[in-house]
Amino acid sequence: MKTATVFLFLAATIINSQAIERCVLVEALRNAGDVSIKGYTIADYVCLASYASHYDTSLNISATEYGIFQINGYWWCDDKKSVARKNLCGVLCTDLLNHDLEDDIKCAKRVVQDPKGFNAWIPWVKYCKGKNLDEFVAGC
Ligand SMILES: [Ca+2]
Repeated sequence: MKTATVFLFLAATIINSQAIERCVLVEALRNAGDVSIKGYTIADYVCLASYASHYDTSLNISATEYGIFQINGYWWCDDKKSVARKNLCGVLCTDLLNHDLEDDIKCAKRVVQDPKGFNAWIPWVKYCKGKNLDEFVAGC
């Protein structure tokens, strides 16, 4: 019983903190100009962030995927190590690991402009594609 109570408390805390971060992201996306490239919506970005990073702006999986949207360092930003880095977003990868979401959103929009759109992100394909994503912007 005691363990269950602690678990519920932790679960509630995690869900609560995600909710705060989620609306911060929604607000940043609303302030980032038109994100409706190819008919995608703010909810697509938020769903991606939810499943790719759990809204963790500092996440750097395998030192190759950066930030809240898990943007790939080989193609999109300058990671200072890839031999043939492309840096198509014209940004330092480390700048995709801070709390300033403006450059992250700008870079994500650049990724979406490519032919694959959001299909570039496996978590989006797996968990967001074709789903009702209203819950990701609800209450914000
Ligand atoms: Ca940033």
